[in-house]
Amino acid sequence: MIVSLVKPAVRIWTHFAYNGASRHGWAAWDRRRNKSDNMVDAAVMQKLEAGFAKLQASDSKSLLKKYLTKEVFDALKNKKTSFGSTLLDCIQSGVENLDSGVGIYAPDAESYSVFSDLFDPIIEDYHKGFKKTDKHPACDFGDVNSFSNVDPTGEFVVSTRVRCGRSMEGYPFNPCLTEAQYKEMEAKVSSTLSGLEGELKGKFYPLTGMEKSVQQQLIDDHFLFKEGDRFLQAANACRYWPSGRGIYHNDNKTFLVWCNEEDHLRIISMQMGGDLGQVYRRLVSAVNEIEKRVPFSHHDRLGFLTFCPTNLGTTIRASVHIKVPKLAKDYAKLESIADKYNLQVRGTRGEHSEAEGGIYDISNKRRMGLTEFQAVKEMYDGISELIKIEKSL
Ligand code: ADP
Ligand code: CIR
Repeated sequence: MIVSLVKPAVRIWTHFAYNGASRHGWAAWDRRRNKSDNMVDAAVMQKLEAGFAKLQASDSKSLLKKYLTKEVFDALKNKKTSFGSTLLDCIQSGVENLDSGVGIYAPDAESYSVFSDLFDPIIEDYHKGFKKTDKHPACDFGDVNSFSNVDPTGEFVVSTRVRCGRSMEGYPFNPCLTEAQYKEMEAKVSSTLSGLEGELKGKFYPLTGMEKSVQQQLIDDHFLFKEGDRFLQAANACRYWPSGRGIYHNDNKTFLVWCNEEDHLRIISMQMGGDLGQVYRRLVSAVNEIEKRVPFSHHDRLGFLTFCPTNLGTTIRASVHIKVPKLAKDYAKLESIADKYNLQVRGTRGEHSEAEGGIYDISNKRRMGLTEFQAVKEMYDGISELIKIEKSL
């Protein structure tokens, strides 16, 4: 009772005196109050120690296992961000899912600095050499007319997609968001996007109330994020689902925006065939339009901020759905050739899925330490080489 009487008074005060609290709501208020505790509490410490022991005893191939040494663990296990996030919040997905490739998420932006002893080497490894002393270059989409069709004869590429992620300034990442914030963000995204015109004109479809069959069809057609991702769930990123989650798209579904799945926003341009030029021009014009209307979180050294360290920097994932049957006969060889060109191979339904009908999702792997243009070019050049190799077999 005392608490409920005290909170409104504090709320009024914080609203005027501390705009951070008014933006982040009650859960954040509680977390901030805990900031004064220097140590993580006993229950969290117990879970941390158990999680670390589990990871050590496992044969997990994750970057988390590789870089969470005893020394790093001991240096970070008592730290907290001003949202109250601990090392446990960062690593729990990788501890629960030992088959993670990476295994770590940042519960809030500050985690990238508070837990930098762990994030930095993981970032350097994933983004192929982005060192802790490096600074991500300024946003540069380059000449949007440079890319042509990556597969002019249409023999190999089924479809092309370029996406980027954005976090809305003033809001933390999934694990720290309140339900009220999810709803507020959804309303902002939906009303902002309703101002888009021309090819970008479309409609926002909230997940709340969406028919299951409609949702499944959107997933099957590769337009919508899947539900129940165990990596995100273990990271505490699916609370209050489906509140605040939704998708915006134009009529022919070539321009789409995901709201509050892994990131606050995922901005997507896609279409059948290999015309990367058209896909990229559409993405860049959409991002420019949205950026005029919504302020996004950007970090001087890390570029655009995202929940997963694999998406920092440009946040660009340019991909093709491609059939390369001869190369795919030897999957290990396909992966090693892809790796040579800094490409990542995924299954047909994206991350952690299998290839269906011989269709692979192949994209640029690194997103940091290069410009948006260079990230897309990395995919274009690599796919051109893969097609050459497939033709030669
Ligand atoms: P993200 O791309 O945002 O990292 P996922 O890997 O989960 O997320 O992929 C999301 C969806 O996008 C999946 O259904 C995946 O098949 C689809 N997708 C990715 N690349 C393409 C592409 N080039 N053409 C069609 N669908 C694609
Ligand atoms: C994993 O570690 O496997 C998941 N948390 C997903 C990581 C993101 N994957 C990627 O390569 N971009």
